[in-house]
Amino acid sequence: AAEKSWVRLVTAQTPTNIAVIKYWGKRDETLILPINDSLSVTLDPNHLCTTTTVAVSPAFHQDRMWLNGKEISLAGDRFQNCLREIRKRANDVEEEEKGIKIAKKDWENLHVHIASYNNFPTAAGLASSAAGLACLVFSLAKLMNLKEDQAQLSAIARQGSGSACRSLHGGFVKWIMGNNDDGSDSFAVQVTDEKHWDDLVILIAVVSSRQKETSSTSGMRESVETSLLLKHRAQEIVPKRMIQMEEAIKNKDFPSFARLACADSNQFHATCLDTTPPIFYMNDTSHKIISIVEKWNRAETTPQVAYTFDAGPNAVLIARDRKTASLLLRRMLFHFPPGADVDLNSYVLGDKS
Ligand code: 2P0
Repeated sequence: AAEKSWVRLVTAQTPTNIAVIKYWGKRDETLILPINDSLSVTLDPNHLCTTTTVAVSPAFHQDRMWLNGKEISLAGDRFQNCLREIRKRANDVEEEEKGIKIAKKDWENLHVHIASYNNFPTAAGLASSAAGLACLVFSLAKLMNLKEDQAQLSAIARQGSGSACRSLHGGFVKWIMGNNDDGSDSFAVQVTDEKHWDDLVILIAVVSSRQKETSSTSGMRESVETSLLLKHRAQEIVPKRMIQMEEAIKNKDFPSFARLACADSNQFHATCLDTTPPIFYMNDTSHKIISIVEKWNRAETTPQVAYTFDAGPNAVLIARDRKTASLLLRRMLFHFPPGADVDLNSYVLGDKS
């Protein structure tokens, strides 16, 4: 029938984010509520990003999703929670030129098709769920004409993957853990925008593209259950560090930023070691990179480069400016010449060129 012939499409692009104060540990596994605040930097949208197109049509008979061209299941609770939360908030949509008219109440009977692409290898061990879930929520919110602001959308993305809530904003972003049991006050807000500190250059050294052995979700569950160090970190260390880190970012104080970021990465990996059984995310190459940066920073009057490692061996190196970044790249190539199994990629924050 003629009224079945339309398709409404929305496409969105979302970059990934790298935490400099780490999220590790949940107090609620279903709502994805963390045990501490975290703070990240969202990468330039030209790099490490997910592009998602969502479509709705009366001709669709079920919700379906494709990731990098391959159909994946939407049956998981996390997808379903996000879809339900977005549908609940859907509004009237009218596209006159296409003859599309969707009333608020129609959304519960309409199905969506979702096609998502990562512009980086999903298997590269780099955070893909953050960009992916953030993009999914953002594009569906546009499709269904949600009126919620970015912070409210971030609370929905959070239920898809914790770190995803921080990718709804650019620049430096903090995820406020919140106190409520229903998650209503656990969302992400921008600390400074993408132009604020655009001297910084991020270099990612892909040490291994192997899939990690312990997923973040199960790793952090085991840490919450067994690590006393994690408890101490969440209650005593991170609250103070968050204040200092925000200060450092607002003042573009690179020495403090670097000191805090490196210490937080090392403490996160220490809590992994303190977990029973212990979790090893870094390897010998990761440790070698830390030594190189530490030695360099100590040889200068002030730190030049910060490092941070997530739930894998890959290094994220943050140089204070472009000149330092090219020196860093040269040093990295000296220690890890081409063919040495370390893949170097640089990403510029808020690049205007
Ligand atoms: C972070 N990571 O703050 C930390 C640092 C890894 C190390 O967020 O279970 O994929 O989906 O909420 O967000 C990775 O954990 O875990 C992560 P779920 P997620 O970026």
